[in-house]
Amino acid sequence: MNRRWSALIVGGVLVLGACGQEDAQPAEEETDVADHEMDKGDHNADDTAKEDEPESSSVDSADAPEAASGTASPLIAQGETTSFVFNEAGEFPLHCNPHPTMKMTVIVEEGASMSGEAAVEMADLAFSESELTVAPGTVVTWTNQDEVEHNVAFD
Ligand SMILES: [Cu+2]
Repeated sequence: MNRRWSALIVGGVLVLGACGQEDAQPAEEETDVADHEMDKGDHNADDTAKEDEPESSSVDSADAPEAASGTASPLIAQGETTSFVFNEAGEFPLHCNPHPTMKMTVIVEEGASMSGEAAVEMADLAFSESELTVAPGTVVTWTNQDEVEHNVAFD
């Protein structure tokens, strides 16, 4: 009797152990794979963020929407910026939606001396330039210095 019980118990333990191992190992592998994939994703995200940080202005430039009649930026608060890229030659009159007296015109001309990036301040309810002439492809960035919100809206 004792031997049989022992044999049954040992056999049962072996079967349980075998089943447990078979079940556990694939599960662990799947978990490991998932973890590695998640790690890779995290590392990639970190690397991208680190690479982008030093040249955040050019990243903003790349993200800047193209200036076009009828297009408007969101309202920006004090200290915030908004950018547009001017790819087409021509005149781009614009205003601020909450303050229609705030007006300026961006003139895009082939061969203009200002190219690449240009900056305009919004201060004391006015644009710092009434006219700004830039070469095609220039990204113009507006910075709001006022306590009230402004935006850039193309006529
Ligand atoms: Cu305004």
